[in-house]
Formats: sequence, C-alpha cells, structure tokens
Amino acid sequence: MTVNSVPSPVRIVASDSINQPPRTAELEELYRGFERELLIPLWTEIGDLMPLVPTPKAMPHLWRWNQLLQLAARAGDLVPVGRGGERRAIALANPGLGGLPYATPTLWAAIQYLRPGEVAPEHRHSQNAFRFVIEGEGVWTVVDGDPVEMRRGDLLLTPGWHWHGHHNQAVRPMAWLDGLDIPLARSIDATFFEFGSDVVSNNDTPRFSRAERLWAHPGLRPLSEERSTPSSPLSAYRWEHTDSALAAQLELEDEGLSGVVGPGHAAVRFTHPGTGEDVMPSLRAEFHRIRSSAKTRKRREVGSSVWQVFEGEGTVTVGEHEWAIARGDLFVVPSWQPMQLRGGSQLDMFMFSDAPLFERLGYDRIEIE
Ligand code: GTQ
Ligand code: FE2
Repeated sequence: MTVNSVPSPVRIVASDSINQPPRTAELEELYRGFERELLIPLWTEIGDLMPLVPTPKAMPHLWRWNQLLQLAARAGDLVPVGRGGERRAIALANPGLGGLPYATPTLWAAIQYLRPGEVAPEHRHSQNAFRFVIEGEGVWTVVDGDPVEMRRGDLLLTPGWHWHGHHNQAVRPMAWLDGLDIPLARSIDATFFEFGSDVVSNNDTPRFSRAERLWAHPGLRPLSEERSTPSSPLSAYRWEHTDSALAAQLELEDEGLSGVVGPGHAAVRFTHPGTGEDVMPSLRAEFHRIRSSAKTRKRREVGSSVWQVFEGEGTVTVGEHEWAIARGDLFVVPSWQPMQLRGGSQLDMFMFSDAPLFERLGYDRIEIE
C-alpha cells in the first residue's frame, strides 16, 4: 500500500549555520523521513516564518495617473463591458507579489472605466468594495436598488453581499478608483459570488440616494433603522462634507486652536454613522490635507495602504523610495514601511488601508518619529 504516491512537495534543507544540528547522515535520514510524512520542523524555518519585524513581499510602488487613464481609455475602445468580465477594471499589480493583481497582500486597487451609455451588470460578492472618484461625474452605482450618484471627491460604498451595478448617464466616459478586499477574501477562502440582473435601471438618477437621505445628517440616527450592520449603511460620503471638515481643521490652526493631527496636516476618517467605526470591517478610508510646504510626521504601521493624490502636488517617501506626486497618482505603502508626505502646493490625499483587520486581531502597531 502506498500512502504517499505523489512526490512530496516538502523539501527540508540542512544547513551549517549556528543553532542547527550537525549535518550527519542520520540527520539527512531524519529529514527525508519528514519529507515522506509531510512534516516540517520549526528549527529550519523559523527565520522566514517568524521574522523579528514584518518583512513584506509587497514593495513600495507608484503608478502615474496619466498612464493609467490612457491605458484605461484604450481598454474602453477595445474591450466591451458586460456579463462574464463584469467590469472594465484594471488592477494595480504590486511588483513584489509575483504577478498577482494585488496592490498589497490584502488590498485590490483598480481603475474602472465606463463609457457613456454603458452598463456594468448587477452582481454581488462577499468582498467589500468602495469607489473613490477623482474626476468626472454622471455614473450612478445602484446598490441594492438604491441609485447613488458618483461625483468628484465622493466615496461610495458597496459592502459585501450587496447587489450593485453601474451605469453611465453622462456624455463623457468616467474613470474612478475601486478598492476591495479581494486578496484577503481569496487567501482565506471566503469568496462567494452571485450574478444579478443584466440590466441596471437607468431611469432613476436622483441627486441623493435613499441611504444619504436617511443617514447623512451629522449626529442623527434614523430610528427606523434599528438593526446595526457591520458595514456603514451610508453609501455615499460627499466631497463637500470632506472638504469643509478639512478646511475647518486648518482654520482652527490659523486661529491658534487645536484640531489638526500635526502642523499643517488636517485629516479625517470616513466612519460608520451608527458606530463611529471604520466604514467596512476590512477597509479603512481617510482623507488627508497637507498645507503647502508642510510635512506629515514620518510614521510606520502594521498593515498596508494605498494612497491617491486627489489634488495638488508634493513629495512622498516610502521606505527607501522618494517620488514627486501629482493629481491622480497612486502609491502603495507596504506593512511597516515608514511613510512621509510633503506638500508642494496644498496636497489633498485619499487613502485606504486594511487597518481595521489588524486592530481587531490585536496585531496593530504604530511608530511615529
Ligand atoms: O465594480 O463591482 O475593481 O466586482 C473589482 C471587482 C470592481 C465592481 C472591481 C468588482 C468591481
Ligand atoms: Fe462588484
């Protein structure tokens, strides 16, 4: 009877380094026994498995918006959008992640492009999703039947298992940033997907969604919505609110009052209006405004993030890298890499991260210089 008829995928390499047992014939014999029985000892693996600090495979990397937009527009000419492919979305592939369409080990970031009159058909999936709009308007994303207009500066949510499709009612194409937890869901085998209707109703194009009419009044919770949901029930966070919150922080600073996170650095987090927590259990979203010539405090934290320049220009350093950044540019900050922003002009930055996961697991750690 052969128990293991296929060759063992396990390879155990004896080494001469200190703290390893002497490389004798008996030791080699033991290791071949481990391989046959699909066993791996901790002592040959520990350096890789349990490094002293995070050693991410993901690398700091920058994608230029004008390149992304040009290629997305070309995809618009050549690639139809519809059932099967579902979305004309083009993912940022981190150069450290072996060719996978992942920005980081947990985060998907893509540019999605929809031409006038086009419809991205309805579907739902376990993965949590949002859209952030850096230019254009005229697309509605319909979330569980509720049409949500997408405009520049808005953050739109599609939490896991909610039906969603998009349609473009404008005369111009529209491109936006998608953020999802696809890599996370894939790596922990938690993915479900269901196709919905091929047609997304486009005869209802309200300026404000039902979700906003219920939930977008500061400090006020609708009593009709008693049941608490893990993800935010507010499907749109409008630019005018984000902008005025940031402007107010800088005004306070001008008046010598507290309110900014650091000199010349205003910041807000998008939150679940019912709980004050992150918008979705796996995704954090924030907006940062850095004054011209100001810089953020250099910091590193466990977990990864993706940043996009919304407006202005400046400089960013991530680990050993330094880049000049301008409107639309996107970059990745891998786990535990120090990051610092400098405003050339006033610099407006959108960012999303996997921080809620780390906080929930007790893995969170932050170091600020
Ligand atoms: O718009 O529904 O970038 O399902 C990736 C997967 C966008 C979407 C993406 C998706 C979507
Ligand atoms: Fe989707």
